[in-house]
Amino acid sequence: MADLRLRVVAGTVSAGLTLGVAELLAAFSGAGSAPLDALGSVVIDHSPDGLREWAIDTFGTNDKSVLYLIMGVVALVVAGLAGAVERPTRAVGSLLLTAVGVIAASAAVARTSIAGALPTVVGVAVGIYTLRVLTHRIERMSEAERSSTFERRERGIQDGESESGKLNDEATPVGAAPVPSASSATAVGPTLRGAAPERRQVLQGLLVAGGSAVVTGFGGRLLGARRRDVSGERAAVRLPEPSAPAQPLAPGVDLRVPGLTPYLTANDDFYRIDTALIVPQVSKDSWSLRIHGMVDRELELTWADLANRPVEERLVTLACVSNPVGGDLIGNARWLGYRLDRLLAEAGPHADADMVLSHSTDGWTAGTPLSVLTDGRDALLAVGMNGEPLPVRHGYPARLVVPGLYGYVSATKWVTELEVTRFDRATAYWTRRGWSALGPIKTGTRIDTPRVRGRIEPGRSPIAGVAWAQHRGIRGVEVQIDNGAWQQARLAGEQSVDTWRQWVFDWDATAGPHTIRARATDGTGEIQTAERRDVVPDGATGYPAVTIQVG
Ligand SMILES: Nc1nc2c(c(=O)[nH]1)N[C@H]1C(S)=C(S)[C@@H](COP(=O)(O)O)O[C@H]1N2
Ligand SMILES: [Mo]
Repeated sequence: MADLRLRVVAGTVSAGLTLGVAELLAAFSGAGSAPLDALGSVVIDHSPDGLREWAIDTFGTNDKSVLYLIMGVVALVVAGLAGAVERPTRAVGSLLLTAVGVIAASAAVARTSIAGALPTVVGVAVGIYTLRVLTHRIERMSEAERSSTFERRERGIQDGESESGKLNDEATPVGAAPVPSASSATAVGPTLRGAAPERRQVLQGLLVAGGSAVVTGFGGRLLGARRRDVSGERAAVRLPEPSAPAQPLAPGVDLRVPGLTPYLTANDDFYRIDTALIVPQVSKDSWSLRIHGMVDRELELTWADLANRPVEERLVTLACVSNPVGGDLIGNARWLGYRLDRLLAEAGPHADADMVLSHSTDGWTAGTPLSVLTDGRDALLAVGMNGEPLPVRHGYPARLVVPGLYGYVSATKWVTELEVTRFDRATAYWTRRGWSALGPIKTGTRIDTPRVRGRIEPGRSPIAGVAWAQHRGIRGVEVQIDNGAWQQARLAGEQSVDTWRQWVFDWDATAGPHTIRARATDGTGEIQTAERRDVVPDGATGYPAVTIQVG
């Protein structure tokens, strides 16, 4: 029984060392070649839609963490099993490790190149060697203990005792005072020193292998993250000069009311929404954008290829479909980029295509109507944000920015592919998960000041906020105090129909509790709907309200 537990532990630490060594090598051979990452993508690609949907419904955006957790548990079970069945003369466990290794290595090769197999191959070799050594030691220990007359008393491990607890106890004391061995049935067990030499060899082997697995595994992950980090490269990027004059800020776009969100959102204050567990690190030197699918001429543009093309700077307000009424998942920035209508025209989309499925390096996708990308609006392949290269979190080296559409159907960060296709042939990431296929931004407004449940003094006090209806523009904003009449707010200057617009209402606040509401009218003359709806499936609606106490 005790032997079995030691064998299971031996299998686990050997497999752990396999993964650790592979992680360490993958730090040098590149992202995607670590066996767990490679296997993860196989699982994602091959799990049936129903299962995937269930996972998303149940775990939401944590679906990737759960996948890794499940893979970790399966790996532990397989590893334990491999250890349990391995014998000096019967290398069944080693075969099992090899089989899993072959799958992982093939997956890594499919995702990267033939060299992507190296981390797994070397890792499995080290793991098998470790398992063989540990199995021999356990065998020797068993034989020694079998031949001993005091077998039961000498055995350090009592039935029903936790193996891992024992290992932890034994990990402490190199040089500590020896605990008397097998002193009583309740004792935690012998130290390394107190054990018979054969058992000591086994325990030492397990400790060394386990320790090495932890060091190589975590060390490899950290080293990989550091080696792949592109923030240094990004800092050295020189952005091209806009070929058309940059949009100067229209007069009066920023009312500068205290408490009101600035017209332009600084990069560090810009909301971030994505499914990435680890922010993708994509070097501009290995980056390219492939335009393919239903096109006359497939196109692949490198960073250098972009340099010959005209580049524009445009202000666009991005918004997330998950933004609740009153929420702050919205921001306005100056984007530098290449017109998507031009890039698509170079490839020549087929007449019957109606969707562009954009893909990111991390496998995320957005489905954008082709008509929106080619109707003349400033849809960009953006490389700059507020005068800087795109921040890594916001899609460095390149992302999409499309005025008028929520981010989930348009704003692909770390974008590497534009697949021209049809809505009846392709389904994008969030649409698969129950969100609408089309995501035009709904007219909305937000009250920034006074703050919710704030307290102000009676007298003149500005009520101010932002309103948006990207690509339709904002024609008016009205404010309602308690259940009074709707009154016109004063609008800030208009930059373009693609950005939000500030507004202010000069209120003469009277003492007492008050509820303030606001509503916007878009450029077509339509007032935003009062109907309260949640963010799923295509964006929240309803008037924002702020309750405050005056005096
Ligand atoms: N690669 C990738 N791009 C993505 C997403 C993502 O999960 N992965 N999320 C989208 C969503 S839902 C939004 S709202 C915007 C947010 O962009 P930001 O993080 O730069 O504000 O990015 C879009 N682009
Ligand atoms: Mo979003």
